[in-house]
Amino acid sequence: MWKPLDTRGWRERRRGDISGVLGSVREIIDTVRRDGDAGLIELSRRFDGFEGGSPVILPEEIEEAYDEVDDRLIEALCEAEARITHFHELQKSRSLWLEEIEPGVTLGVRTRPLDRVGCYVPGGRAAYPSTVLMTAVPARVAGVPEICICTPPPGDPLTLVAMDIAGVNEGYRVGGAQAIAAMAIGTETIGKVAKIVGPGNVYVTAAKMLLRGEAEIDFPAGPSEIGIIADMTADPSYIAADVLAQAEHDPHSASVLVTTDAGLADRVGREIERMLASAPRKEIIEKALAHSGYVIASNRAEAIRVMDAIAPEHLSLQVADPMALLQEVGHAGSIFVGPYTPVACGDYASGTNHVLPTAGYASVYSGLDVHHFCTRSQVQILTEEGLDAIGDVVEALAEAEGLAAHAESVRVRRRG
Ligand code: HSO
Ligand code: ZN
Repeated sequence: MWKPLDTRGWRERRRGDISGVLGSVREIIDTVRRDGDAGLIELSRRFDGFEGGSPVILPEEIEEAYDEVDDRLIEALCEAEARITHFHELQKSRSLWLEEIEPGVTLGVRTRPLDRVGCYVPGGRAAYPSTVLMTAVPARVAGVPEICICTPPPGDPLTLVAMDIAGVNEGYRVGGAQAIAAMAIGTETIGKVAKIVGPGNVYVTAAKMLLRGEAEIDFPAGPSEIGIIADMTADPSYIAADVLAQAEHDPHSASVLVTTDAGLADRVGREIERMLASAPRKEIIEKALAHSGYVIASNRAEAIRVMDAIAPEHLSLQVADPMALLQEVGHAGSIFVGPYTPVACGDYASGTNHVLPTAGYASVYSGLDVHHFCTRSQVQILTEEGLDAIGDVVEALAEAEGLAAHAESVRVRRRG
């Protein structure tokens, strides 16, 4: 079951599923565009068997949800929320910075939160209250005044409690491509958002891609992945546990070990067999393991190259000198350094974000953070002296491009 893996064409394989669903996702989008709420209600009935009508989650339902949830879980959510808030606060930049670069030339950046964002929180095979925190908290920290959350019906109580803890009071029971369409286009009850964030299945991801332009999106975040670089010093049971943890998410999840030590790969295989025997989500894990496996690299440089071509969502470094490797490795959504840093801690509570680009998109996108919820405007302030310092260059280049009016807009001021 645990076997050598050919990683050639990895990214293409990971992205392959989307094209197969584009047709049906287009139909869903058209329905929401044409029929608004009525379309949403019908789609929720068809795809989720939801007969509850309006998708709006009412405040009293959130109160009831608190009664259904164990106090220990509420505390755990609160502690996770505090850690996530703390780390995301550290990312905030000043709302305005200005610096006089040379006499009379002051440049800077003004940062503003987006006006309204939509967070997609998956349900279905697994309910993810943690994803409420991971999407809504950075938006709140950025200062976004309107945050709404869509999650598939029926919506589990812990997800509703997490909404409240994250400080979001606008939630809708609607999932899949129809939820993305509703947020991107707007319906009678769900106001159009400027940007949609959050992970999802292929339908959700396809809808995000198709609706880009009507609403901005974060990045494609599909089935989970872990890449592990390990050497002979690594503990095979830690690696096996991390492999299984990622694989249990979804049959399409994937775990890849890249190592210079063939013996380690075998030991990990034996640990996986042992742990799998008692794994509650054995069936999902087995399906995910079918496209997972290991690569034996002939040296460290090759290991780094192989992993960079994968650009995994999560990258775990379990080697003798992980800090050195941290400097050398290529693109990855989030990096977990050393033996005591399981990915699960970043999934829930270390404070880092678990909404990360998958399928090799880590090579071009960064994991969700405060910056995704802001625009940055560059600012310039010139005095007469500053205009004089820059003017000749501008006039020369403007003339060269045949843009006389550009040159004149400088000249007219310099003439005084
Ligand atoms: N590993 C998932 C996030 C998650 N794990 C949610 C547990 N709950 C994708 O980064
Ligand atoms: Zn996870």
